[in-house]
Amino acid sequence: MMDRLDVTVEDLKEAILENIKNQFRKTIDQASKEQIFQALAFAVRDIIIDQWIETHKTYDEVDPKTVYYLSMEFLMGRALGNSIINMKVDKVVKEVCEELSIDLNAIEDMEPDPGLGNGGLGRLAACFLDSLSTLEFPAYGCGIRYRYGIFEQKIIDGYQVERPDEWLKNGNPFEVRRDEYGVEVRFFGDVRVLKTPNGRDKFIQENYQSVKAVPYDIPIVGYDNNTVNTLRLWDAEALVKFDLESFDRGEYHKAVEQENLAKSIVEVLYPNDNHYRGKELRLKQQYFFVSATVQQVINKFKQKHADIHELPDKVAFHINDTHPSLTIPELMRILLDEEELEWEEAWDITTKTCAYTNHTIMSEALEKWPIELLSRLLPRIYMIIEEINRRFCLSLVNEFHLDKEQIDKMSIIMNGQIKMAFMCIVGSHCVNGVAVLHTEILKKEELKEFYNIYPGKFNNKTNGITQRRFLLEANPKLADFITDLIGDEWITSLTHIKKLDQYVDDEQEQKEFMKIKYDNKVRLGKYIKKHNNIEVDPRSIFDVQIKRLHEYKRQLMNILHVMYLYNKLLENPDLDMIPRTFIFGAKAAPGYTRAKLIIKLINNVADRINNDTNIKNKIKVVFIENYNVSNAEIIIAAADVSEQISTASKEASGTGNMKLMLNGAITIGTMDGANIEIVEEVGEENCFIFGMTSEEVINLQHENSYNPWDIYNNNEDIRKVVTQLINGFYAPDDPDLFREIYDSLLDGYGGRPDPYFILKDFDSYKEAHKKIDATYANQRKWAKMAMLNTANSGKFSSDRTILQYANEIWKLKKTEVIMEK
Ligand code: 26W
Repeated sequence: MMDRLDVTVEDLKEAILENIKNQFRKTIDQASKEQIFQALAFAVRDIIIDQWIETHKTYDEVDPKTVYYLSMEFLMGRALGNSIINMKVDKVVKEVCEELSIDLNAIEDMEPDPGLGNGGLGRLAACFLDSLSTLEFPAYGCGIRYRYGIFEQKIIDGYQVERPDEWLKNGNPFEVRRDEYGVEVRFFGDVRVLKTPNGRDKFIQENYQSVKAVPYDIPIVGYDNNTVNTLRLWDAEALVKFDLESFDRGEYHKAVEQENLAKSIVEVLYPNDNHYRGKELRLKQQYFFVSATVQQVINKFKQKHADIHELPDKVAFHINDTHPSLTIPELMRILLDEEELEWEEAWDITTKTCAYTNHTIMSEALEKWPIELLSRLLPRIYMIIEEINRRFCLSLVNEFHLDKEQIDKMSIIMNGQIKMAFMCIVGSHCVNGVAVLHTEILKKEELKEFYNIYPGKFNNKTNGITQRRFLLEANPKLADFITDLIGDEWITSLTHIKKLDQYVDDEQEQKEFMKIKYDNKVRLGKYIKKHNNIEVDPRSIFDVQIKRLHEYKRQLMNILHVMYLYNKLLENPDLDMIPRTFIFGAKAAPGYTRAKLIIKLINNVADRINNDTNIKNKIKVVFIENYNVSNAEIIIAAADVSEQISTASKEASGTGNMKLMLNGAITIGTMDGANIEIVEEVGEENCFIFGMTSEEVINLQHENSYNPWDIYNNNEDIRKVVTQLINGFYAPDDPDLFREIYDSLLDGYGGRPDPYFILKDFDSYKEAHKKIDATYANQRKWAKMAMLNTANSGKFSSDRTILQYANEIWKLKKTEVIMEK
């Protein structure tokens, strides 16, 4: 059998056997699963390499404009299965595995899940890279090669326990170290100002410490084309090697210092999501990968171009949230101090090259670095930020005629702090939000002062997801079903999936659709049995909430509702309801005590309910340990109900909502983030919408009139559930265990009521769940709704999103790669 790329079964088989022999001195029957994984991964990498080389040869010849997507996080998920699918060698690989009696799924499970990200922002970056390659846009992802990614979550006695994620323990077959592109990055020291004969100041950083940044490249394979772009992750090394020579020269101390600095910078991903902490090491990480990227891009540009003013024609830097915001002053530093441009021309180039995406309006997520810290760590960069701010404030007076109070609100530097989002807005030509509502809130509320002076800079780019990983790979049965009915264009052009519309009333196809969902539920059921030792019934409704644990996402409201249902069942075990399996997956930031207590609550509720034989298995509660991209793929394919229940206005977009919709799960959700656009596409009648609108939430916040006690006093069901938090019902040995959660609902925020309005939305949430139950009872109706969700998910492909970024922000051109035979 031959496939694209002329990869034959024989060739691949031989490559695998050779790899096993040469690397492990074994035959295939002697090799472990891990060794077979390594052998297969290297064989696949060998297939990728030729296209990778050809892609960069093409870029070298065509010299197209290229985007550098700078991000502290890339939540890639496993590479092997995805590369096989995107290279379209899946049939060949399957055949080889059959011939060699290899269980491909078991081998794929040997690959560690590279978790170099926290949640939505990191996974979005990964989806974007997939789309950039598939759409043949020249692109690099630029980030950090963390030794340890997001912690591995263990649940012990119901509590989250964090373990280090040693993803590089057995090496990474997909990375290539590129020593030749190493650059030096400098920290600390002082800046000496020299007057040159032509009157220009020259700035010299002295007494600094430095590290060497060395890139590791990872291939990003486009779907069914020859494009292989690069994810470039920077590692840090000591510049002065710790050797005898330096020891002799008395540089012992310096060598050790450099080793330590280098090692610490790339050690670990910060596990905070939506919560800023002003840690020095994090600022080092940020400057480290930003400076390495910008330096290397300028070096490359100068090899081909004599005039640095042309930089914006060839390079776009994209700043993924404020974490890489130092791109702006670092580019200014190079243009001023090394290229010796005047401020105005340097600023013109910088603003034309940089664009910024905002991913959150949670005020505790906004980065504000203390002047003391930033100026000590990066003295020259701080001088540049000061000058950026001085000129910006001057323009507020002269151009925009603002008064002192208004300027104080907008100043990048204020009260000893540097506001990174403000610097990004001032230093970029383009600022975008990630869903329509989010962008409107930025323009009208959070950033309105900036929108007033720069209305043209602001725009929306609604997030998207890649259907290749989250349908084609994660749900092969549904993918085949769709392709059989409407062809395979949806794989590269998701709007085609709309053609499913014509089958949503067809009883036969409805049955087939539900059968596939059932099979996927069986698959997830096995995973749950293996990992949680809980039996779940695939005929029950699989109700799924998977996302980072955060109060604004309201996992607490979900579990309170489960507690309420359980109370109803205790009163009447014969209660007419369709059995429900409530599935949670969530990591909490290790320092976020309340979030961790909510995990403990979910697990205690699960324990009690799952072991109560009185309720006849009508409810099961499952907390999936260590939620990550790999188990997400299994959960998403099996979900009937998608919980998207954030307090309206708080979730910038959400992307899990899109993945679940694509797989035929029906949303129970608030009018928040991209849920609004989902409702617009599929129709409100095909979702279960509840709760306050963002307007109502914002008004209630302003009025400051929310009183949860009124609800508590007047609503018996709620009172009962809330009281169970403190009467030992779910913690007999320690009745006060959940008191902190109880307080948070009623008046726990320093005497202020719950800012997430859980009790306020509870009743309408409960009603929405009742509708779910009634609708599921009518299987044909449910099937139709679920199919309509899949059919109307076309807008939410990251291909659409990336096309908008490429056309409207980065101005990229498709650059086709043609393989020479
Ligand atoms: C500095 C600490 C910190 C760390 C991560 C602050 C903020 C973040 C991220 C911006 C949080 C995040 O992942 N935001 C999510 O971004 C997704 C992609 O745009 C959105 O879909 C989610 O709604 C948003 O919460």
